[in-house]
Amino acid sequence: MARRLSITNAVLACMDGPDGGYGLVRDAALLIEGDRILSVGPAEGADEVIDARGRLVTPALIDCHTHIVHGGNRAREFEMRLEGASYEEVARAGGGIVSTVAATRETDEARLLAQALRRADALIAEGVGTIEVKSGYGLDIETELKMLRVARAIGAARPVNVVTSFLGAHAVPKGMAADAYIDEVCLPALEAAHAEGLVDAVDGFCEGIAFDTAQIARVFERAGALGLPVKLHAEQLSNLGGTRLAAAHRALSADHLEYATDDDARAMAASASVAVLLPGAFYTLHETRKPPVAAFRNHGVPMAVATDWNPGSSPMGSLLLAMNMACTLFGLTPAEALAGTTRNAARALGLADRGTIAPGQRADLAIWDVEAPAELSYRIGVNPLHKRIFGGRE
Ligand code: DI6
Ligand code: FE
Repeated sequence: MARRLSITNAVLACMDGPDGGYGLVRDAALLIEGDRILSVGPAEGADEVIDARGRLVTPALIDCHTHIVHGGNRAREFEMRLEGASYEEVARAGGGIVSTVAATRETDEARLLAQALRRADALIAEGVGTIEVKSGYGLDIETELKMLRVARAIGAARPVNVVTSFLGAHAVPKGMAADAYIDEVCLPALEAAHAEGLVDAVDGFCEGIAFDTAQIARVFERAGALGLPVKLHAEQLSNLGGTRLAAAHRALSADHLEYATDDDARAMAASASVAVLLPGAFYTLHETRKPPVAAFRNHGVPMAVATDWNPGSSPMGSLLLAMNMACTLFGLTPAEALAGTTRNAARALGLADRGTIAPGQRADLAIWDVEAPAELSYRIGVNPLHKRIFGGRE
């Protein structure tokens, strides 16, 4: 029989209530067998006991949108923007995503991994148990594959689950037309990455500075043919119709969404897609237009919250800070923010076995030195993690 661990004297935020609330259970115990939750309730017959001493226990957090594999940094671009240049101006001047592409191509796999592990460690230290990692800074077949191999290597090197997204349609490389890039590089890279087992989902950037809906549709069609789910960076800087395209392809999620409309929210509800809110990019870019949170609530679109950790628009290494910002900048309640980094983040990755505390779920848990779950969103730059359990192990 697999090893049994029990956690006693806990306040559980199960995140499984029908009302979208915390699903709080006080004076609770949990029994874990192997890497799964066996029962919520009396926990007899355990080989090992953790006395939580009244602490809050939540599902381990899930960062469902990151770009933590990348070379170099963009501190100079940060300075340029403070001197008055816009994000689009920086991109058109050869900065932006394309400069990270050059740095990522130049950095070898071992060094990319070492840099990515530091970022993963920062997230793990905040109770994160699952991290989504995108490619998209290669824009050539070899480097897109290199990024995805490094992403998989993070999951092998650390006690964390990594979910990959192929983001070949992230930017148009210098000297190439967008359509030719999609046909000659992006689609062959997707095929090659999929053949190596490196792709869990397919993403794209639908924006004036990147790809239009017709180009993204070609990528989504190939993803469908390969049996891969899709997601999309949509309506971040303008409304190009990416959200409706994503919904038509039954996307797991549409992400950013500052310029999404009520109709977009309705389309997402019909396709059961998750709205992934990325307040770090909103903050960094001094965006003033907010994602339509009221429309998401009205139409019943689940909302997730992620760091979007990337070297340009969101150099943010804290998911707890993203939760705080989702509340302060976008008006989410702390319960919505926590659902956004647990239950709904799991949905945004197509994972049904985590993000809640219930029998049969993965035993990925975070034990916090707080009295109430709202405290996780309330403080700025404070990490109250007491202990993380990953796959039933401390
Ligand atoms: N949207 C973003 O905010 C990031 N990528 C994307 O598609 C920005 C990536 C970068 O600036 O490096
Ligand atoms: Fe992103």
